[in-house]
Amino acid sequence: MGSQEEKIKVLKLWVSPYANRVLIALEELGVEYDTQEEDMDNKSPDLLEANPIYKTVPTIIHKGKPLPESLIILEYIHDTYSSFSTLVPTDPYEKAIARFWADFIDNKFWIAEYRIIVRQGEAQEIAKKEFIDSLFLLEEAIQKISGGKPYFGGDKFGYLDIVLVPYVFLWHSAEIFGEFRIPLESCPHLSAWIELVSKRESVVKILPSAEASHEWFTRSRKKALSTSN
Ligand SMILES: N[C@@H](CCC(=O)N[C@@H](CS)C(=O)NCC(=O)O)C(=O)O
Repeated sequence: MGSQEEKIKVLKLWVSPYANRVLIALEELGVEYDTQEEDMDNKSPDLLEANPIYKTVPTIIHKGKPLPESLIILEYIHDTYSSFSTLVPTDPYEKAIARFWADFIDNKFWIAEYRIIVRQGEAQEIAKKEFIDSLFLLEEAIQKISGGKPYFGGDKFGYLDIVLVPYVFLWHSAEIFGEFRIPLESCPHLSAWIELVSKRESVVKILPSAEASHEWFTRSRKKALSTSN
């Protein structure tokens, strides 16, 4: 849809869960987009100019205007293309609750998962505990806010599903580096959700394989551990 210059351009990194959630959202809405792969060691002038404050991916450029931050981009995409379908809940309270859990997913859940991947020793043990505590909170959350339906938002795959799903695809690495097993047997709602979302067309298309991501995070882990010593 739209003319070429109206297409959203996503400055991205293939393994970035933040960037991949934006691509999943665009796929879900059937919106055409362009991508530009970034080299994190040599960021493009486009990225530096479009996101001079954080210099992070994803950053989008739409109709010549830049926008950083994946959660903000998701809302922008929703607001721009909501005539196609809605991603974000429309009820003000449900929307506020979805934002609350998105913040939790990024700032508690993912931070713990990431620390399992790039830390060792006591710091990693603390991260494992925080991760499992957060997992159980998410299990309660999905049960409560989905109203017993398959997705966070109910019957439809939407905002919180898109926010969380890229992180789930990195659990394989967290388990290997953390030398532990994620206790999914104690999370029946999340388990059923994972089963469903991992077959979703947009998810299968956008998310890299666990093996490819693991290779990337093996290098990140080496780099992080060598600089922390
Ligand atoms: N809060 C940001 C986080 C984005 C972020 O940290 N992206 C990473 C890649 S996964 C990045 O660009 N890091 C910059 C760097 O490595 O220099 C968002 O949601 O978009």
